[in-house]
Amino acid sequence: MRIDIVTIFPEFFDVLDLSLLGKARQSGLIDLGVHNLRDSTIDRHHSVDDTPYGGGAGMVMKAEPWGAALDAILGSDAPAAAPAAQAEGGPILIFPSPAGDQFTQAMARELSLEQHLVFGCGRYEGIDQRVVDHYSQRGRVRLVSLGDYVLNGGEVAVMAMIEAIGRLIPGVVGNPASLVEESHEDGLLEYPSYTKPASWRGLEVPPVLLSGNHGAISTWRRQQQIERTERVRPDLLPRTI
Ligand code: 6GU
Repeated sequence: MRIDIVTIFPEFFDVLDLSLLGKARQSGLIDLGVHNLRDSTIDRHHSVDDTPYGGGAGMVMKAEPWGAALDAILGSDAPAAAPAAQAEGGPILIFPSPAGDQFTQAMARELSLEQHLVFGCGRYEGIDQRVVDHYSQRGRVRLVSLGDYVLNGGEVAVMAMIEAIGRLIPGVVGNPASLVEESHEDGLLEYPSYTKPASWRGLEVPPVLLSGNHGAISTWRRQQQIERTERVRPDLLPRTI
């Protein structure tokens, strides 16, 4: 998968050298390009933001640098050139935004099947709306939110999305079985896990896990998943009425 990120803080993404995703990059499963938005400015001061039309607090990111940066990644075809060809199969342009669709495991799985993702990290009060409108005429664009809280910019959100998406790409996680029994994959939260020693600070590992009875262990784990989900995230359970 090819991933491009446009940001005014490229250093944020240095950590993608580490861990599983770092290995996935080394082995060529993920091909990452991080682009500094300021490199696409044309004025002397490399300004990326300006005051909002209509007034109000804060600054808005200017359309021109975004247009130049995204054209350099996506190509600068006129909107009419190939709209049908770009709608299916072309890159998906994702803008992290608290005003977007909620990012979920299902969305991560969907996006893990794509060949090319482009993330545009906004800062300040957001990006000039015409950037989203323009690229929506040329291809697939999504606004995606991590949850109902406000971050200072899209960088941390994009990091979370790339980690959630990247680990679902075949070959990135060494043992694919470990992806199966995770929270959210079957609609329930994960069961609790234990390792040695069997007794620690007066707390015992549930005896069933030491029993060697695989049927009983499966049943217990399923029960734990359901109890935990009822207690912590009842909104995830199917409605019974
Ligand atoms: Cl995706 N971006 C920003 N700036 N804030 C957020 C968010 C995204 N998701 C939740 N809060």
